[in-house]
Amino acid sequence: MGRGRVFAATSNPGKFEEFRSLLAGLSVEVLSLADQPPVVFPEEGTEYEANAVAKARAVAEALGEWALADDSGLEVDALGGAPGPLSARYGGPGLDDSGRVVRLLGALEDFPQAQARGARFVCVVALVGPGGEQAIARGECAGRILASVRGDEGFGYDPVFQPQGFEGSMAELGPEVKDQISHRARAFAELAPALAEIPVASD
Ligand code: ITT
Repeated sequence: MGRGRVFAATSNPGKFEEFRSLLAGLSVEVLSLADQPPVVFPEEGTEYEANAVAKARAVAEALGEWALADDSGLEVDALGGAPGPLSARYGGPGLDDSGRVVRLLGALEDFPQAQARGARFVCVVALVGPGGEQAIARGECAGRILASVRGDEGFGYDPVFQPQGFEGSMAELGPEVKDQISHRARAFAELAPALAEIPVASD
C-alpha cells in the first residue's frame, strides 16, 4: 500500500530527526528539503502559530506538496516568558546552541529558587497542503531550568531543561523518553488525525 508524503519545512536537523521518529508509526513519509530547489522562508515574527503556518505554506506553495512546520521555543518564568518564539535567536547572531545555553544560565544566575527557574517548552505545528488545506496543533512541556548543563542528547536547550516529574535534563533522558513527553510529541499527537488524511502520493 502506498503512503502519503509530507515535506519537513525545517532547517533544524534536531527537529527533523524528531519529526521522523514521532511520525514513524503513521502511514506518512517525512521527507527533507535537502534534494529540493531552495525555498525562501519568510522572516520569523513573534507568534508561534503565524511562524509555523508561514514556514509550512512557503514549502507547500514552492513544491506543490504537503508541508509540515514547527515553531517552538522555551519560555522562562524569571524572564517573563522570554525567549519564547525568539529562542533560536536568543543572545543575538553568532551564538550556537551551547552559546545560547550559556547566555541563559548567565541571565538566571540571580534566580536560584526552583520556582523562579520554572519554564516550559512550547511547540506549534502546522500542516499545509498543496491546495491550501491547513491544520494546526500545539503542545507544551513544563519543567525548570537546571543550574548547569547535563547530558548530550537532543538539541537546543535540552541540556538545561528538566521536565516536571523527572530527574535530570531532557538531554540525559534521551529520545525515547523525550518522544513520550515533549511539547513536540504532544503537538504531533494532536495533529495525527490531519496527518492521516494526507492522500497517497501518486508518483
Ligand atoms: P526552523 O525554523 O528551520 O524549523 P529553528 O531552530 O529556527 O528552525 P524555531 O524558530 O522554531 O526553529 O526555533 C526554535 C528554537 O527553540 C530552537 O532553535 C531551540 O533553540 C528551541 N527549542 C525548540 N524545541 C526544542 C527542543 O525540543 N529542545 C531544545 N530546544 C528547543
